[in-house]
Amino acid sequence: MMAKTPSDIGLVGLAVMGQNLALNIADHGFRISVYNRTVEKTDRFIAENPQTPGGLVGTKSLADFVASLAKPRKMIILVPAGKATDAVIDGLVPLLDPNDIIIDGGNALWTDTIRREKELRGKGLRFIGSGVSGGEEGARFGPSLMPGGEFGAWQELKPIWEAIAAKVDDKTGRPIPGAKPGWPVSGGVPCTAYIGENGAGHYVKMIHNGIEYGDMQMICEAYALMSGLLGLKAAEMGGIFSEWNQGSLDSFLIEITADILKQRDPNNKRKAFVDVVLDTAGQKGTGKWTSTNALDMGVPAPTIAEAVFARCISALKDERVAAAKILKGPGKKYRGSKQALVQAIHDALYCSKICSYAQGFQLMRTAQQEYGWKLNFGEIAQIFRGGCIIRAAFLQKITEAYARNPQLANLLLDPFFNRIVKQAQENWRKVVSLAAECGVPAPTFSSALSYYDSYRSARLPANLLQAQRDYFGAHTYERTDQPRGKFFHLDWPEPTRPQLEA
Ligand code: NBP
Repeated sequence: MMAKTPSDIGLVGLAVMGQNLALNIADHGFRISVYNRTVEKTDRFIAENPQTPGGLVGTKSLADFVASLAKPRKMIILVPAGKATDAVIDGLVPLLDPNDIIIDGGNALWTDTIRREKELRGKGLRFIGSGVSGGEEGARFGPSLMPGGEFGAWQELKPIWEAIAAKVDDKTGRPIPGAKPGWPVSGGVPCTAYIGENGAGHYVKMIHNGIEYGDMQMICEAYALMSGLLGLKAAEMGGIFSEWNQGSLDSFLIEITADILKQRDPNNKRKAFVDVVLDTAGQKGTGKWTSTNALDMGVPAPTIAEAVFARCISALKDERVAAAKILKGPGKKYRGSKQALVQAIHDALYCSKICSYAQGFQLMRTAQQEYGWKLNFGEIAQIFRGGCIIRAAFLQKITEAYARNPQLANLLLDPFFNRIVKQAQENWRKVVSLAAECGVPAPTFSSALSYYDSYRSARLPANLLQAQRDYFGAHTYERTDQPRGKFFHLDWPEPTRPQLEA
């Protein structure tokens, strides 16, 4: 039966994210129509949630769904990125009127969002690509939302997006707790804001995910170093992460790491849960997209890329088990103070994290030139402060850094972050050296340190590299004693060894 009162908004795709976001929207007093390809899922969802402040309206066909919405219609799509999203859009378009708004909340590739926005604009429709972060819990009780697209469409979506987003205290940057975790909340700054045109929102969401890959891998390296160099047990490390969560590393990922390390195996209470989990990690692709985009644009983001590669090498489980019997490392053991090393690992993690975020923000800086967006980096850091997986007290410092200087070229150049790295780098170097000496892999810690040392080098060995390119390929070179942009070529001697010509 058709609903008499038109719904404020609609949602297609009632899997984990769709159901939770729909309930969040309805809990905030908005009437929402829902549609799912498999109709039984819609029926079940409506039956399980009979009472919501705004009201849930189940629909059995796309035509009924569209007809149930107030005009101009607002429709959220939450299905897998790619073909499924295109299929839903193709199904909706013939049923819509000019100015209706489609909102893709999936993890779309930003170039797809640029394409879709252009195609739909050509048909008189409006399109928003909105990053949605925070997983199931975030969607239900307050996600971080990163919308990009037509500005007028955003203004119509804004009251709903601001109502359902996570909220943080503007001064401290900390999430404001509600009656249930994150909801309902009064006051505070919503973790959403207009990001920019067409694919800007999905681009920023992708960078968020790339940073998340980095954060997770760095925490894993801190764990591996405490275990490998100090022989600490999971529960003790859990206590250390809890302590770290009270200080500058205060974040969702540190908090859950502490919980995970303290968790016992339900099948054998004498064992730590983490010790029975297989050491191979999967990936869904957004870290890879971030790294590929860094390579495409020529932006150095080695720490994020190392985090992706760390998952790739973890997946080679059988090969690693076989190689472990053949390839030998150093026999060296750490014999110094435990307390000092734990502090050093903390500092290495903090410094590496600063470099990883510096890389993510440099990527966004270059992308805005590439795609003609005007990104507000302080606001983006603010959106990341609550609701999403990388939420952390640290992000407040990034917001403050961009408030001090909106044109900041690199986070490392901000006085606050500069001071942190200056104070902590001795410990960071000590940890990276110890990892190498004792044979504990620490790819993101060491790549972040190389990034820092490269970025602060007025002269890198690329002079030799340019000379090599000029030698074998006549690629030319610039001279230090001539203006930039003037290119030279040296008449190199003929290669004497045949393989040089290969
Ligand atoms: P899934 O990505 O697993 O999608 C399942 C939903 O898509 C179901 O409702 C399914 O309908 C529908 N669907 C599919 Br599959 N193909 C379809 C098609 N061709 N036409 C119409 N509907 C189709 O759900 P999810 O995990 O809730 O994620 C939704 C989106 O949110 C994804 O883009 C995801 O990347 C993104 N995201 C997920 C998370 C998370 O933590 N899970 C976090 C942030 C963003 P059916 O019931 O008929 O099969």
